[in-house]
This record gives sequence, C-alpha cells and structure tokens, in this order.
Amino acid sequence: MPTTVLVVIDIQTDFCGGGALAVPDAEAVIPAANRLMRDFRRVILTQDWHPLGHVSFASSHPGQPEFSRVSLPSGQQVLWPDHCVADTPGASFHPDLEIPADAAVVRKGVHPRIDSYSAFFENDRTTPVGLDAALQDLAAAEIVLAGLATDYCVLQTALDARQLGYDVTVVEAACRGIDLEGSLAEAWRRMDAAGVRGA
Ligand code: VGL
Ligand code: ZN
Repeated sequence: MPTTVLVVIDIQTDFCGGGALAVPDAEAVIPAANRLMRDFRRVILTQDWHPLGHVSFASSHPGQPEFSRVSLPSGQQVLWPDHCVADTPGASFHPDLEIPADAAVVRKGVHPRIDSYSAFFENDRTTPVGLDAALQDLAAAEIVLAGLATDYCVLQTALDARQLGYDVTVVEAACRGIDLEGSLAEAWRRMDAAGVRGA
C-alpha cells in the first residue's frame, strides 16, 4: 500500500480572524483539519515564515499599496500586508489546532528576496523548500491537502505535487481562499486540469 500523508497548509494566527492577512472564514478549517489529523498516521504541517522586510510585503516597496502587484526577478508578486514574521505570535499555528506530537513541520518563504507559495519549490520555481524531501522520507506516494489559502499556498503545493508525480486530493471543506479577482474559481479550474482530486 502506498503511504498517504496529510499535509496541513499554513493554519496560522495571521491567516485567521483578526490576523494580519485574515482569510475569510478561515476558522472553519480548524475542526476539519483536526479531524483529518486524527485520521492520518502521518501528518506534515507547513508554516509561512518570513523575515522582517520580506520581498512579499507591501511595506518593503514604498509607494505600492497592499494587494497590488509588482514584477520581481522570480515573476509577478502580489504585495501582502506584513504577515507571518518569523518568531512572532502571528506566525504561530492557530492555538486550536491539535497537532500530533510526531508531525513534521516545513517552513516556507524564509528567503528574504523570494516568496514561496508552494511547499515544494519557492516562487523562482527551482529552489526546493523541503516538502518533497519530507515526503520521500515517509515513502509517500499520495498526499491529502487541507488549509489556507486555497488559491495561493494550497493551489501551488497541489500543482507542484502533481508535477512531481504524487496522487493529490484537496479536501474542499478543510480549505478557505483569499479570492483576489476571481482567484478562487481559477484555482479550482487549474487543480482540476492538473488531475487534483477533490474530496
Ligand atoms: C499565503 C499569501 C501570502 C498562503 C502565504 O499561505 O496562501 N498567501 N503568503
Ligand atoms: Zn506569506
């Protein structure tokens, strides 16, 4: 039997209600993620983890408003409010998340000049982040995804996983999106086209 690993994406204080980059209805994913974490023997959590002054922060681009876009060497970048700054309360996992003692954690977006939505490759599309190595350690062939945000980190992680040959299921009830200019519907279209399963 191929090993299936649950990957819980970025359920962090800053992405939940009252956080710096709150995803609408984000708390709704917590009971669903807790249920999944009880059901799966192997769990990996990802954590958005940026240095102060990160390139994805609007505050690092004087004159550019939040949620605008700029061109970077790694491609188009949405400029976000400062969020998930390493070692701050906003970067912590949501306190209601019931994290298994043996879960692994993959941090992403740690490089000051490159953002990373995917937990496989940074947005330059070449620098590995660490999820593939963690899955290889567990001999995983299949992954199940839940978390935030459907149209950014869940989407890019799911697409990279398909490209790397993993069987991928996204649990819709355990995900919520940011939905900038139709990005949520577009995300589901792209995942569908890439052979990502919904559940
Ligand atoms: C995310 C925007 C910026 C995410 C992370 O986890 O989807 N979105 N940083
Ligand atoms: Zn981020």
